[in-house]
Amino acid sequence: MEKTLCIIKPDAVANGFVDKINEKITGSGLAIINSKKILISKEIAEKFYAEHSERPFFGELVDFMISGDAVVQILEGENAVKSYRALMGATNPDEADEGTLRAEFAESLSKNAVHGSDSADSAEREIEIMSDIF
Ligand code: 3AN
Repeated sequence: MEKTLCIIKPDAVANGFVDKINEKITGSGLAIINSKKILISKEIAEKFYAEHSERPFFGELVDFMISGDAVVQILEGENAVKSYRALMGATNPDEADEGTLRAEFAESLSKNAVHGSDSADSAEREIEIMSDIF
């Protein structure tokens, strides 16, 4: 079974959407095998988003991810990476299909409710970065 890393971001945690998001995740057939609410450190956030370090929104992205509690989770299931990406919807909630997590729960492009690994390699790397917290 494939694994993927999910983060319910600080906007969705602050807005009280954790249970609703997790109902949709389990309803889609994915199992939540680890889940922890934490305040992510700056060091971990910068390492996690290293691929975006040259992008103009990097500072804003890191500051947002450490601005409040997030819920870090490992999901498992058939084609977990792809199926969870489909459930999340497009990065920009204005472009996310109806019924997706971002269409329903995201506030904006930067406060977009959820993160999900974009490939099996990213999933492995991201789960490794977060492995100490569980
Ligand atoms: P995704 O999360 O859909 O894989 P990425 O990897 O392109 O999207 O971007 C990572 C995160 O960076 C997004 N979830 C979003 O929070 C933020 N982000 C992406 N593009 C922008 C942008 N143009 N302005 C502000 N934040 C952005």
